[in-house]
Amino acid sequence: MGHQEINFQPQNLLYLRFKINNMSNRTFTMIKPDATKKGHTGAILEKINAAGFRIVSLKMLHLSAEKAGEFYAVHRERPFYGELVGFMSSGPICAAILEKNNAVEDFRILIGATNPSEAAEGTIRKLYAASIGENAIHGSDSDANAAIEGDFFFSKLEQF
Ligand code: RTP
Ligand code: MG
Repeated sequence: MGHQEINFQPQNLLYLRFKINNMSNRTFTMIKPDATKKGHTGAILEKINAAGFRIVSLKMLHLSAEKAGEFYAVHRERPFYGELVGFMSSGPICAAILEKNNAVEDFRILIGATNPSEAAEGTIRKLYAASIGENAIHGSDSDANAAIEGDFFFSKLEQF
């Protein structure tokens, strides 16, 4: 097998920049209804900023059960799906696209484990989540899902 040479043609460098800017540097989050209702939105956004994430897009909205079900469709067959949809449509959420190097992985570290009793000290779920069901915040689990989830809430004109 011969080695592959890196081709530094301008069009390839532009593609690389497009990929870096548009894929692995971004994640999607939602501050969940438990946290918005308790008034933690500002403190959580502050923590996200302090951890080095740039807020690309931001909005508050109240999901219908139908829209919440669509967002979490991957969990359709799980026993907690009904509860999850009910909870996510029980009050306003704050949706955001965030930018930082290694965004998806670093953001999952910042929010902590799904179950707040297992979340590390100082993580958002450790500080603000009450239970595995009502766990304060969502973070995308892959670059591909970050893009799908960001597009679910924000038009291209709203992604800066
Ligand atoms: P998220 O998608 O919200 O960021 O959470 P996650 O990746 O840490 O966890 P995931 O497995 O994707 O589960 C999605 C959400 O479903 C709720 N859940 N409830 N009652 C339960 O056993 C249970 N398990 C999961 C949580 O709200 C979880 O964040
Ligand atoms: Mg998940």
